[in-house]
This record gives sequence, C-alpha cells and structure tokens, in this order.
Amino acid sequence: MSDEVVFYHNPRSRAQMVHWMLEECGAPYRIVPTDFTRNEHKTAEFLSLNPMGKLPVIEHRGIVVTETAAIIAYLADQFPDAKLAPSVHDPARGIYYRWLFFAAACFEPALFDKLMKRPDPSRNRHPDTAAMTTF
Ligand SMILES: N[C@@H](CCC(=O)N[C@@H](CS)C(=O)NCC(=O)O)C(=O)O
Repeated sequence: MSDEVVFYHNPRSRAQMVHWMLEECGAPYRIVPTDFTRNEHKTAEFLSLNPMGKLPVIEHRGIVVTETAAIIAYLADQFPDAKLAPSVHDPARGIYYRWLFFAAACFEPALFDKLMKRPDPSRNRHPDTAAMTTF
C-alpha cells in the first residue's frame, strides 16, 4: 500500500497548517486542490470523506482523517523520524496533548468568537445551577 498522503487543500483555509506539517514531517503527499467557490467541498464524493463538508482532509493508507489537530497529531505519529511528538510512553506526551487540545478546544473557538464579533454569552444562570458555577 502506498505511503502517499492524499491532501485535500485550499490555501485560504486551515489546510495551510496541515500543509506546513506535511513539509515538517517529510511525508510524501499529493495535493487535491479543493475550490470553495465551486463548492468542491460539498460534492457527494467529498462528503463521503468528510460529512462536515470542510477542509482539511487527508487520506492515508485507506484511512480518512479530518480535523486539523487530529491530522497534525496523526502525521507526527506516522512519520516519527521527524521527531515532532514525544513518544506514547514519554510523560512529556501529557504536555503535548495539553497544548494540542487547548489549541483546538479552547483557543481556536475563542479566537473565532472574537474574529466573527460574536456577542459574549449571557452570564445569567438558572437558579438551580447558579450556586455551582465558579465564574
Ligand atoms: N474543526 C475543523 C474546522 C474545519 C473548518 O471549519 N474548515 C473550513 C476552512 S478553514 C471550511 O472548510 N469551511 C468551509 C465550509 O464550512 O463550507 C478543523 O479544525 O479542521
């Protein structure tokens, strides 16, 4: 089976982070340009890879991976010669996970709330749960 990573890419997207990672880890890869203006990320073929209809997406050895942070972690594990992640048994893996998950689950959503000028959520609490909140 080929080791080539098939990489669905648009330069005006988070796929740029995966592009950088592919270069850093030295993976052999092939770009499939995906044009948002032609809705190429909403075709039946694309949705069969990622039902969310979003980039980035990679296919590697018959496996589809989506979500930028997941793809980056996957590539670090698949191409370990680049030494881009602590090994599974190294306690430093905890620090790696910490910041990887923080970036995807906390930092990025907060950043996009600001960029998209989304209003702050209401601070009104239901009386049953108000006492349990600490902020
Ligand atoms: N949580 C996903 C977000 C993916 C995402 O929102 N991708 C955008 C480009 S940066 C996209 O494909 N948008 C097109 C659309 O939603 O129609 C990730 O981290 O990969």
